[in-house]
Amino acid sequence: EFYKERKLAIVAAPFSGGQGHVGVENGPKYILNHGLQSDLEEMGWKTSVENPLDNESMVKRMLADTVKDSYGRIKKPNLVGEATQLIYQSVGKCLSEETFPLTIGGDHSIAIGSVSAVLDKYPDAGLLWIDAHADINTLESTNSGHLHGCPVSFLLGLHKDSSECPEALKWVPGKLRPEKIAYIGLRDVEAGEKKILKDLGITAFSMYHVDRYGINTVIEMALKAVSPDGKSPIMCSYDVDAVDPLFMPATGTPVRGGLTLREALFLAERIAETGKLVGLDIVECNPALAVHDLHVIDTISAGCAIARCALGETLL
Ligand code: HAR
Ligand code: MN
Ligand code: MN
Ligand code: MN
Repeated sequence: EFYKERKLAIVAAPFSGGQGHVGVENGPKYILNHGLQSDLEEMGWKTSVENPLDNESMVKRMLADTVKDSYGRIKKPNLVGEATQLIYQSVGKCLSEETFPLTIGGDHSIAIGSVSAVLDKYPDAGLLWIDAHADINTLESTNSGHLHGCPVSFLLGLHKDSSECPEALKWVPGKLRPEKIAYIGLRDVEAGEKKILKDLGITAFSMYHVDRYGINTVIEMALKAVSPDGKSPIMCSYDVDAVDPLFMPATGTPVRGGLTLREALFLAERIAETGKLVGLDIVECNPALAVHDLHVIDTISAGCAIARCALGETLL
């Protein structure tokens, strides 16, 4: 419905500056080496690859000392601000060319860029945030100072009321309305985040709800919440740590008790079936955190399968 010419860009976002583990910047390389681009071509997508962060200084600065780029407790605000703005511009360019943006992380801070661009083009879009974590810490509430724990608060514009907002992050439009987001998969949410979710009345389905109602009903309820008439475009930001570490071991902050592999793929299949998906992120695959090769293969192949399912692959 939205991409009649079936054009798709894989926006590679090899970025690790939103968290503390080296290696997540290699996610896009592993996913591309696994053959995602040719798989999507076989499914009928005309694909290209964008590399908005392809400059040496980014790589050097990701590995550099955090102390030189910090703002109070916030780690690497300048790097995150600059990288997410480049991703924002790249995804915005895809959208202006009627090309589906599939942004591959990197850590989840990159969604500040990808989701902001989608909301510029589709202000009415609903956002499905698939994650073990709520990623809604504010500059005030974050305990870790890692910005991958904060992207949703930036998308909601909560940084705008903050006297603490670093200059490099002031570009974020922050136009997402709280009623346009729904979470699925939550199971590691900080007390400060629970308060924000409650105060803003945000729709959130934790693993409790998946157990209580089943994944199918949870998806229906989440879609209904962000798109009551079923007509809104849908953006999906999929953190692979939503999936149980049994199936998705190589990720920075694994939490046991997550989605099964089939629940994770079914969720993507159902999103595809809506015909409303306008953008997708796949984030937090970190091959360096595998303890053996099988972990790498499990994680990367599951990440690729989520992308293919969300983009229309079916079992039959
Ligand atoms: N809530 C914690 C923090 O803010 C942990 C956050 C995240 N890890 C992620 N994001 N992978 O989903 O630091
Ligand atoms: Mn996340
Ligand atoms: Mn997470
Ligand atoms: Mn963290």
